[in-house]
Amino acid sequence: MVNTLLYPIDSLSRRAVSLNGMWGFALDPKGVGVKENWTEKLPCPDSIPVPASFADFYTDKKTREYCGDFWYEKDVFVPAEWQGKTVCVRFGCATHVATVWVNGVELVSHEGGFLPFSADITEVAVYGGMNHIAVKVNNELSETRMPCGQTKVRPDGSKRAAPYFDFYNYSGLQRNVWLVAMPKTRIEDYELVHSLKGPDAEVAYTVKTSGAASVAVKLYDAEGELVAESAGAEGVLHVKDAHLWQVRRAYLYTIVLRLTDGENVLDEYSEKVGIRTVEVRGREILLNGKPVYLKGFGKHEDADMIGRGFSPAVMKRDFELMKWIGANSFRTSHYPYSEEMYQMADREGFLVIDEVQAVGCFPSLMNFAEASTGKKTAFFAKETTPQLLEHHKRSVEEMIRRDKNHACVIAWSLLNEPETNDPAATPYFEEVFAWAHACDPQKRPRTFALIMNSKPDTCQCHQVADFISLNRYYGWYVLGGPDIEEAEFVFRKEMDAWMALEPNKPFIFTEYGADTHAAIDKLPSVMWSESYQNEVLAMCERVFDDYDAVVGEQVWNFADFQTTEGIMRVDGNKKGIFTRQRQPKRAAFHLKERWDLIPNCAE
Ligand code: BDP
Repeated sequence: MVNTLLYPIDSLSRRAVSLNGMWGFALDPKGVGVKENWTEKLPCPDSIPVPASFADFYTDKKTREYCGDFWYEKDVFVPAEWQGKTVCVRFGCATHVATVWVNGVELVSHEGGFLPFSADITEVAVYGGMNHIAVKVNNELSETRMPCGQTKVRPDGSKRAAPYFDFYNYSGLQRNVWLVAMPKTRIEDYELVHSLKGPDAEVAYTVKTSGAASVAVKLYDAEGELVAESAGAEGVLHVKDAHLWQVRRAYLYTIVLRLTDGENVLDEYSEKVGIRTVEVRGREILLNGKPVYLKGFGKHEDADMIGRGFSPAVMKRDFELMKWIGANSFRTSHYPYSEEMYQMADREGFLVIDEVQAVGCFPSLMNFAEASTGKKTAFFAKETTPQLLEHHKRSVEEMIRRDKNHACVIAWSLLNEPETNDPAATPYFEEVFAWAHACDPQKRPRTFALIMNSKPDTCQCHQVADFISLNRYYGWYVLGGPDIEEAEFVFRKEMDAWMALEPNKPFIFTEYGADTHAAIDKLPSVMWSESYQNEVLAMCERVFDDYDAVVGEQVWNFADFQTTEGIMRVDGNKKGIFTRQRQPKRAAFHLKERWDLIPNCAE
């Protein structure tokens, strides 16, 4: 299996051909596909776009809500001149589990619906001819894989996804698919660790190769001037008067890695990289040694029609809105996002808290509502916990391997709203947090988002986090509407307890907010109205501003998004500052006014 998670590029030695477009598609409710040779040809395939979630294209409920196996297929031409190279089909993701066959041969399976993997077709490809790709995907939920949930079977045998999380279980080939050719002796991976020496920077690098060859590394500035170079698989690039990657003032160099054998260039890989350091010190998060204040959002990959499918257009609009509103950061709630999002964040100077898909670690179909009830389920003390832990660690490793060189990634979020009030959670957390540290060459800060009932007197896991991330819904799930004053009082009490319990760590709010139906308003306000959303934000901001340890606010959510149906959700979660169509609610103007005045970084 090809292990490289490097983003596909064209270079002297590499080719990347997009396989996006229309693919054959078929549901397989009885799970007969493999037995009936769908690997060779799908019976009566529909035609569907990739990348996209399949759900929202269809007009019938059965297809939209489909849970089980489903298949994609495509015929692709592999050029004759690629003979002798390693040739792969590279999937940006397949949600949640997939197996790939090419020309009828089973090549690879992958679990975890938000990270890339490749099928190595070198040995089975027809060079100078057409090749048949078949992918079986499965979108069932369980407690041994993340995100967690259940799969319910109805009396008629059909299945239904029952997520323990508050977003629609969109699935399919939701990201870019590439046909990739690489040399057999190649660059498999590389990693960078930055340090600042006065005005200069040192970039320590390690290059992993698949065969023996000489390694040369060059660093070019934004004008294309060579500024540093080194040779060998490990070394240091000395950058004089380095242009640092700063919040919302990004500077990107280009790193060029070359493998040579005497005069011959065997492989070349290049990428844009930013030079910056990040660390937690006392109550501060420091970027390049200076304290930063995070302003921004918990987001989702979610839009009309395409569901969780990657769209460069939606991405562009989202970044323009985030720039307009004065944001400087986001969390990839609740799964690693498309690679292109991190490339854009690198370019635009946004700080990213990169979250793995460890969500739903609290068996509840409405955890957002039950979180304040004190419910206990001992989620990490189940017979299946070892399996879940293994999957969790594998996903953390893949996420870090994929994203480690992005300047924008300043922290890892290793779980969202897990149950933390049972003693069995502690060793589980310790293992995941230690694992993330071991995987990350830059040893970035690690955190997890604490659910409402992970309180100073109940949470058994906060000590593992390098900074504390709180999801708090005072004024919404707790003491909403006419009780908002009391909400503020209780909120402050909780904060006082945290300050005493964790006197030496920064705090960030990774969620706060209120469901708001765009264009509903009332004087005086009521819950769900645009005025009330502003009142909740203002109340929370008063609290944030009174605690120096609070170094960030990421409101929930950037935009309204789709969820499972139910009595708690009006066609989705409406806590967006923007509508799902990316137009502002009144709260957007409120936040812009506030955030424009908060500096991104201490001078
Ligand atoms: C938290 C979750 C998030 C939900 C949000 C909410 O982390 O996924 O969408 O609250 O209830 O429970 O709106």
